[in-house]
Order: sequence, then structure tokens, then C-alpha cells
Amino acid sequence: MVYGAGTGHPGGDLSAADILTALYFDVLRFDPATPLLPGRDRFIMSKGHCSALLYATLAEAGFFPAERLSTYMKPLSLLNGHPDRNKCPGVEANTGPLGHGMPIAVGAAKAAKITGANWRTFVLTGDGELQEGSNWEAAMAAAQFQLDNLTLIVDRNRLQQGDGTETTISLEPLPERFTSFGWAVREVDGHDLSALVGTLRSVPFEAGRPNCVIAHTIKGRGVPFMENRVEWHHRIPTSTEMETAMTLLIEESE
Ligand SMILES: Cc1ncc(C[n+]2csc(CCOP(=O)(O)OP(=O)(O)O)c2C)c(N)n1
Ligand SMILES: [Mg+2]
Repeated sequence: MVYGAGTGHPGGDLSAADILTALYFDVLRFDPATPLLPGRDRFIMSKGHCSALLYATLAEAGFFPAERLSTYMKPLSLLNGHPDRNKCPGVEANTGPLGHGMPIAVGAAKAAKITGANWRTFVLTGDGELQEGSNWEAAMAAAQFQLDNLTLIVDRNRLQQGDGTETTISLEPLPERFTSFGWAVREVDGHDLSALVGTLRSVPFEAGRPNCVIAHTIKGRGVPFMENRVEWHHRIPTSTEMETAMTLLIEESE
């Protein structure tokens, strides 16, 4: 999709692919035939620059035909560079400007508490994204409202755009920061599907506390020449690189 569009964020897509796989093929409750079913679990892809990953997952989960993926970012496509809930079935919130998903997720989780509904809200942020102050305002509100029906997953690949998170604006000690904000925190290998599923299935971790899962990941995971390389945040593969990458990914999946 990224090669075909000539733009995109392959490093961050690959970083979170296992997380979305665990969510959509085990944890989340939804019906792709009725995307707005009132009782569905909500998933908010706050790192909206990784729209290619979200669309590929939604297509695989049955929200729309996989043939549509080839229209990614083409003129008049419903699959924009940043996800649009009015265009693409299954997209829960318009994201892309970093720092918006958490506040939206807190509102959704609070709404479920107010109405007594039992659906859950999950939100995925990047780690660099956590440098946006809105996340911490949302984190304080979630603890205040005792939103144990809310789960934040942090894609902790330690890279942002252009550099590492720790050399830009350090996030550590990240688990302790969320704990001190009143959240129940777990750390997990973000590429171990059974660990991801086990952790995400077990929410709420503690009654009355919002849940934070810090998923340790590798940006560009699955394609060795992309792994942990900051330039692959926003680089487009050449045709040779694309073929090599696809061969490696298909081999790994078989
Ligand atoms: C408010 C805002 N500022 C800047 C950008 C441009 N931008 C897109 S992705 C990105 C880096 C995100 O890093 P991280 O959250 O760690 O994402 P990941 O490593 O998972 O790709 C930036 C700065 C943006 N989308 N929104
Ligand atoms: Mg990152």
C-alpha cells in the first residue's frame, strides 16, 4: 500500500501490526457487517499516521473488501492518509494530529460508564506521541473518573520522527509515570501474540483504575533493513526493497 501510494509510514505500521492483530482477531467485540453496532468495543487508532495498518486490519476483519486497499491515498479514495470515520467503515475516530485519540477515548469510556454500557474502549498511541500534553490531561481525567473500562496501549518502539524518544523528550520512567497518574500498568512484548492476547484479555487489571499496556516493539518489525532505522518512519521503499520486504514478510507469515 505504501509503495503503491508513494507515501506513508511503514516503520510505525510494522511496529504495531501484532498489536492490531491481537485486538481485531481475539480481543475486540464487533460485527463488521454492522460497524456502528451500539454495543461494540471501541478501538481508537490515535497514531493515525499508521492508517495503512489500520485499513489492512479492517479489511482482513471484514469491514470492507481487500481490493479497496489498492486505492490507498489515491484521488477520491475512501482510504485517506489519516483515517476518516465518515469514509471508512470501522474507523472509530478521525486521527492523525497526534495527541487526539486519548481525549476521545476518555470521552467514550466515560460515556459507557454514564449509560451503564459494558463495551470497552481501547486506544493505541505512539510513544513519541506521548510528548503531546493532551495525553497527560486525558490520563488524569481517566483516573479521576475511575475508567477501568479504558485501555491505553503504547507502541513503545523508542523512535519517533527523526530521532529516538529518549534523546528528544524522554518518556522514562514511563511505567512509573502512568502508575503515579493512577493507572494500572502492564508491560508486554508487543510482538508476542499470546502475551498480547493474554494481557489485553485480562482487563480491567484493577477495579476502578484505567489500564495502560506498554507494548515493547521494534519499529519496522519483520523487515531487517527497516528495523530500528529512524528513516523508515516515513521512507518509501524502492521497487527492489519492496520485493525483498514482501518476500521476507510472506516467508515469516507462512
Ligand atoms: C500534532 C502533530 N505533530 C506532528 C505530526 C507529524 N508526525 C507524524 S508521525 C510523527 C512521529 C510519531 O512518533 P511515534 O508516536 O513514536 O509514532 P511511531 O513511532 O509509532 O510511528 C510526527 C511528528 C503529527 N501527525 N501531529
Ligand atoms: Mg515511536
